[in-house]
Amino acid sequence: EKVANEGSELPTAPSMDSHLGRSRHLRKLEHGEQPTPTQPPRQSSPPHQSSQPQQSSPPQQSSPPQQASQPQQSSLPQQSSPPQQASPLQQSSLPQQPPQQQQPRQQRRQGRHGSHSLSDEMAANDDAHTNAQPERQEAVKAAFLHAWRSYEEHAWGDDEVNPLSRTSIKSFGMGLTLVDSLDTMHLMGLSSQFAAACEWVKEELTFGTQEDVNVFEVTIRILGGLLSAYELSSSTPLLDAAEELGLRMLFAFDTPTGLPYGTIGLRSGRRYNPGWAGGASTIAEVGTLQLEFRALSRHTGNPAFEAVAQRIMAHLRNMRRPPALPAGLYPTFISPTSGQFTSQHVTLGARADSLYEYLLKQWLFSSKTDARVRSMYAESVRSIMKHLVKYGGLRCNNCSYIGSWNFYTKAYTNSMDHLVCFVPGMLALGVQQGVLEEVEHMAVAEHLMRTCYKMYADSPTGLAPEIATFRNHERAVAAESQARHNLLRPETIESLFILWRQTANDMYREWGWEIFQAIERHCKISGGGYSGLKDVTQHGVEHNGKMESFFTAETLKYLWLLFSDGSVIPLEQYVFNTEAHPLKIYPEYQAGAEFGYVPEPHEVDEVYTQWMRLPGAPDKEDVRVRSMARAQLLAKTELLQYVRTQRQIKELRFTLTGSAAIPR
Ligand code: DMJ
Repeated sequence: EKVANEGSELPTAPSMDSHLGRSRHLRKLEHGEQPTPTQPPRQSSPPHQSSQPQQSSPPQQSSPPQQASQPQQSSLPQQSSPPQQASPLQQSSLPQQPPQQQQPRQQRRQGRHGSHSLSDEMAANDDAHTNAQPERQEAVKAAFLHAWRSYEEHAWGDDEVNPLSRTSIKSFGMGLTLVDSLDTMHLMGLSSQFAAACEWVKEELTFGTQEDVNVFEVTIRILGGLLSAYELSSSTPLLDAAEELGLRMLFAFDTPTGLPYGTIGLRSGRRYNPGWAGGASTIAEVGTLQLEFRALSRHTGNPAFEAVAQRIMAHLRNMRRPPALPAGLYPTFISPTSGQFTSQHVTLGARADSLYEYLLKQWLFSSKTDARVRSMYAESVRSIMKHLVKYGGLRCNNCSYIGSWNFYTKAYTNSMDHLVCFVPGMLALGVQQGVLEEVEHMAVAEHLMRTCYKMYADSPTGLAPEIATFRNHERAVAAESQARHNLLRPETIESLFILWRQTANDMYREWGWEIFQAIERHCKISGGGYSGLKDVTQHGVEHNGKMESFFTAETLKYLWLLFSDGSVIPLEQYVFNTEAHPLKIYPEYQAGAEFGYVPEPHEVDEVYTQWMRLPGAPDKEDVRVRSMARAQLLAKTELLQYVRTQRQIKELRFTLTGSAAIPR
C-alpha cells in the first residue's frame, strides 16, 4: 500500500526524464569523451588525489599477534575471568573490571600508563601502523577477484549475482554491485577491472526509469560509490552520473518537514513509505544522507544537495520530542508529514544504526567545526551507555551488548543485530578523533568488539548469525531459529579495522583473519562468487544464493584495509560513509553558523557560469533543468532561513536559465 504522491513544486521525474538522461548521452556523443578514469574533474578545486590506484607496500613478514598489554583504567570486566553470578544491578549497568587489551592510541600518546617516554610510544605505534600484512592482503584481493568473476560473467550491469544459479538479480536497476565495488577495485589496484566498470557507468548507467527504489540505499551505495570512486580517480563521468542521480532524487525531500520519503519512483515521480511503516520513514533513512549530499554539493557547486541534507538535521535538532524520550535517542520511525516520531522502539540496529554513525561522521566531515552534530553525538552516546549497553554476566560469559528498548514502557530486549557491530568502530573512531570521555568510550568499544567477535567464534561455522540472543545462563552467544542466517555483512570487520588502527593491537587482525577463513570455508562458491548462509549453526551449510553488494563494497574492503598499513586511507583525512565508501575531508569546507556551508546565490552563479564555459559542459537543455531544480531549492531554503523574496527567486531563475519560460 502506498501513500499518494503529494503536490510538489519540484520537477517531477517525468519532466526531468526527457532531458537529463538524453542530454548526458548527447553530451557524451557531442564531446567525444574518452572512457578514461584520469580525466580531470571539472571543479576549480579538484580533489587532492592521485589518479593512480594506491600500491600496497612491499611484502614484509607478517607479525605474530601482539600480547595484550597491561590493563587500562576502565569500568568493564575481564574477558578471561570465569563466569560469575551477576546481580540484577550488574545486569543493568556497566561492569566494573577492565578488558585485557591495549590502551587507545591517544592515551598511550599522552603517556598515562607505563614508563615509556612519549616518543618511544609514538615510534612503537607508528611501527605497528606501517606493518602491512601483504600475504593476507593478497588473499583478500584474490577473494575479491573470485567474487568479481561471478558478477562479471553472470550479472554484469545488473544489481547482484546469484552465484549458485549463475544468474543475475535485478533490484535497483543501477548496476548495484558494479558501482558499489568501484572504490574497492581502485584501492586494490585492479586497474583494468576499474576501467571497465567506469566505462560501463559512462556508457550504460542511466537514471530515470527505476521505480520503487529506496532513497537511503541508493544514496549510500550508488551515490556514495560514485562519489568516492570519483574522488579516488578524478574520472568525471562518475561525477556526472552522481549529479544526475542527485538531481533526480531531490523530489523525495519535498515534504512539509523536509524529511524525505523512503521510497521513490524515478519514472513515475511517486514518493511514499510502505503501509506497514504507517507512512513513516525510518530514522536511519533520514539521517544517513548528509555525507553524500554534502560531498555532491562540494563537487558540483550546487548547494541544493547540502541544503536538503542540512534541513533534516535542523528538523531533528529543533523538533518537539516526547518527554519520556532521553536526549540523544531517536526512535525507529518518523513521519515526513508531521515530523514526529511514530514509534517507541529504540535500537542501534536495523532502521536506526547509521543515524548515530553519521552524527559523529558529519562532525569529522566538517573538519570538526560543526559543534551542533558533535554535541548531538555526545548526547546520543551518553544515553546509549545509560539505557542500552548491558553487561550480560552469566548470559554470555561476561560479555557486554546493546539490546533494544521501548523508551515508553522501558521494556528491554536482550538481543543484538549484527548491524550493531558498527558501534565499537564508531566509538573508537570518536576517541581517536578527539571526542570526549575517551577512557569510557574506548573501554566500551573494546568490550563490544569482543562480543561481536564472539558472535562468530561461538558459532559452529565460525560465522555470525543475523541477530544474537543473550539467554539466561547460556555462556555462548546464541540465535533464535529465524535469525541464524548470515548475509556476509561487514560491521564486525569494519570495527576490527578501526580498532586495529586505533590500538595497533594485532589481536584484532587475528580475529579478522579467522572470520575471513570462515567465509572462505563456507561461503565461497566454486566457479566464482560468494553466497550468504541460511543457518550458521548447521555444519552442512545451505547457501542463500545471493552475493550482496556490500560484500565487495564493504566486507572485503575493510578486510583488505585491516591488513594494510595505516597510510592507506588515513582516518584523519577520510570519512567512510556507511557503505564503506571513503570520502575526503576538505579542511576548507566548514560548517557555517546554522546550516553548514551553503554558498550565497552569487557564488553559485559564478561557479555555474564558469562551469558552463568549460569544454564538455552540459547542453543548454540540461542546464535549464538543473537550474530549475536549483532555483526551486533556493526557494525552499527560505525554510532554512536562507531568505529570498519571490521576486528575487524569479530573477534568479531568469539569470540561470536565460529564459523566463520555466515550466512550473
Ligand atoms: C550496508 O548497506 C550498510 O553498511 C548499512 O549501513 C547497513 N547495512 C548494510 C550492511 O550490513
